[in-house]
Amino acid sequence: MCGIFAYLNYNVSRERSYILQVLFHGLRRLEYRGYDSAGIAIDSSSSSPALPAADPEAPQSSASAPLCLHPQPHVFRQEGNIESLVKSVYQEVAPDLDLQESFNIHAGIAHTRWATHGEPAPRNSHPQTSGAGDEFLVVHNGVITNYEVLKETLIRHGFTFESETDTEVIPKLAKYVFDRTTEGEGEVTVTFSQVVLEVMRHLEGAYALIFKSRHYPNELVACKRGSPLLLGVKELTEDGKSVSAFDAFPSANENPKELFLSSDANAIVEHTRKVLDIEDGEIVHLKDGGVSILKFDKDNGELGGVLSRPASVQRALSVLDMEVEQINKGNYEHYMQKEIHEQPQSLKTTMRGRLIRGGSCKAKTVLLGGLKDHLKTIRRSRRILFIGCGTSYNAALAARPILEELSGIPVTMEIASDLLDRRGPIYREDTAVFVSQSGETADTLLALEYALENGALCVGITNTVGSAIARRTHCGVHINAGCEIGVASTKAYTSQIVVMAMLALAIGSDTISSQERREAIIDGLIELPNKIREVLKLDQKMKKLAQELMAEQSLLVFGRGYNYATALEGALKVKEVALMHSEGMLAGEMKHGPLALVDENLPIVVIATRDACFSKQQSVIQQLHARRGRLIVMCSEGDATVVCPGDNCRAIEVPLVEDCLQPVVNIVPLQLLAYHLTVLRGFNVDQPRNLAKSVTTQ
Ligand code: UD2
Ligand code: GLU
Ligand code: MG
Repeated sequence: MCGIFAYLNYNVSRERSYILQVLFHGLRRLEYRGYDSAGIAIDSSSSSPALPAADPEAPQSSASAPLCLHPQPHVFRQEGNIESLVKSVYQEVAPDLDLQESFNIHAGIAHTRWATHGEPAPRNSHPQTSGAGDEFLVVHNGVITNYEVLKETLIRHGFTFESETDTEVIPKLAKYVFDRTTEGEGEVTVTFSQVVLEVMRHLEGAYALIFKSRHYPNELVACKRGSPLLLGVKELTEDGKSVSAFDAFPSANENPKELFLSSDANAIVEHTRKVLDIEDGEIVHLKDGGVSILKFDKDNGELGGVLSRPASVQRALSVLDMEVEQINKGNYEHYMQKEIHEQPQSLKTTMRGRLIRGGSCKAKTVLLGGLKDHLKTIRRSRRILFIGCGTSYNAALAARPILEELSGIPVTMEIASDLLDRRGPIYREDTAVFVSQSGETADTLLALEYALENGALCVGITNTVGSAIARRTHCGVHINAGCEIGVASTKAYTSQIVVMAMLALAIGSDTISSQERREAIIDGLIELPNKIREVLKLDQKMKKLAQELMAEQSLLVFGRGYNYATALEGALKVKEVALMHSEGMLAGEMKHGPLALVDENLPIVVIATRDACFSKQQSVIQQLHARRGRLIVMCSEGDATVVCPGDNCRAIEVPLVEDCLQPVVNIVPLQLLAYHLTVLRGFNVDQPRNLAKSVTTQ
């Protein structure tokens, strides 16, 4: 995954420095999506003379007609994060760039990369180019799966490749298509969107693309299949102020406006709330102040033939439901820290409108709007499968016991990639629940396609409205946790558990015998945000613990029952952000191997809050203590002296909640521990090494 961004100002004068700022800032907003290299393309001086297209290095076999070209744009590409790109542009290049030069119309594109093909290096960074002269430039999010054949073909036509990316075939293909259609014409007879349409016809895989070309100055074309992309529209008055009341889709007129393209609403919301979610197969053409959309239908298109005339599509803009504050760090140092502390609020939002307290004689119930018409089918299923990866898998694991209890249906757990590797059996009588924060996770998405083929009822649990999983599932629940920017998921995890607990309540709601239990859980849910507020007060205590542990090599976390998931997720947090080896283990397995690791040095967290497994966990603590284990015990308030057997033990007391909701409380101190460990060890909290926010490639 990566971030792509574009900014087009139309009939409003913008200095080059302003344009650069908007592009860089857009990239900063998208940096969480990938951050190993970055690049931008902007126009060079508008007074530079127009040059003939023919350049000595251009492939001879596709020789261009001597068309007049807009001056060659400036392309900056840099390895490292956005700031290293910004620095290099301002320090090395800016002296030769007139930053005050104004453009009444200008189209700039930008990219922050998360490499899939080719190491992070300037030559592999985007924008990728059609070759010397930069006739076509492309920024790409995703993977082109058939790039090797395309590359071979293009090489046969005289193109030479400079990068190891899959992306490079795209601008070269665009040039090839353009040259072929304009050959001998002496003028441009094909529109920019037609060129892109023809390119799209040959691409396989997942992508969101933005094209910029010297042949089509001040125009941009974007298209997508599988990866997210939005258009933002800001209409301006003559004096450059923003017009708030407009609903119409921008048509080609002289009204001043600014147009944005972005992988995420994040980078758009500070400019405008009027957006269009670009759909798979759509080609969006920004030209002359207007936006036109073509629909590409691969099945109906003729391969390699004449450029077809696809249907143009009419779409309405929608209004972004996102606050600018959501994407700022506020008083916090890091997004992860902010998101941990936001959990009382995010859980409230997740539950909003979904817990029905009932009148004096009416029972308390749960209402999940997206599932109410499917509950009967789910109740009739022979098995419920939870399918996810990483943190989302852990969240499902935390909810599994309560779902089994309240539904009476066997619940099995599947890691998406493993299900696919095994081609494990899935039947029509199954309900398959797909859990993913982004709704884009590649493995989970493939497992979803597999379950759909096998006829299972497919339910989604995601944080992203309009995401691939939300769209492809038969029904589902949005967790409404708000946008999460820290790569290590925190607030989405707790919201996922709460949604799956509500799912269990909804499925079990026709069983009279469990009504009391369900009402107790609903009461527990209502109280949960306050309990999280309390547990967050452990912040300084966890910082102290982090100071003690920061130089350790390894950390074990033992849990069982409801909190087996807490052990896995706590260890995952420490591993992924603090870059410290950490393992979550099922306490019941301790004697079957892990006990051999125990000595007086290795720190071990044992989760022993009050529930049906409490006495078993007490016995685990005794056995670890007998081997002089260095213990950190998480226990319920007031239990410190009960659980700690002696000196080499420290207790973390947390508020007691309904047993099945305890994992939501218990993960918080471990999130704080991972956060502080990371800061103390000097690593980047929000952008851990080698990881990106959502894993959209296998
Ligand atoms: C919906 C509205 C919410 C508010 C509320 C009022 C949306 C996105 N939500 O929330 O804004 O108006 O009604 O009652 O408009 N879905 C899937 N797969 C998934 C997730 C969701 O198919 O992975 C479907 C789900 O079955 C439903 C729709 O998407 O048809 C919206 O789901 P939701 O959880 O946002 O629904 P709800 O009723 O809480
Ligand atoms: N596959 C492309 C590359 O490796 C794009 C990766 C991305 O989405 O950042 O350059
Ligand atoms: Mg994740």
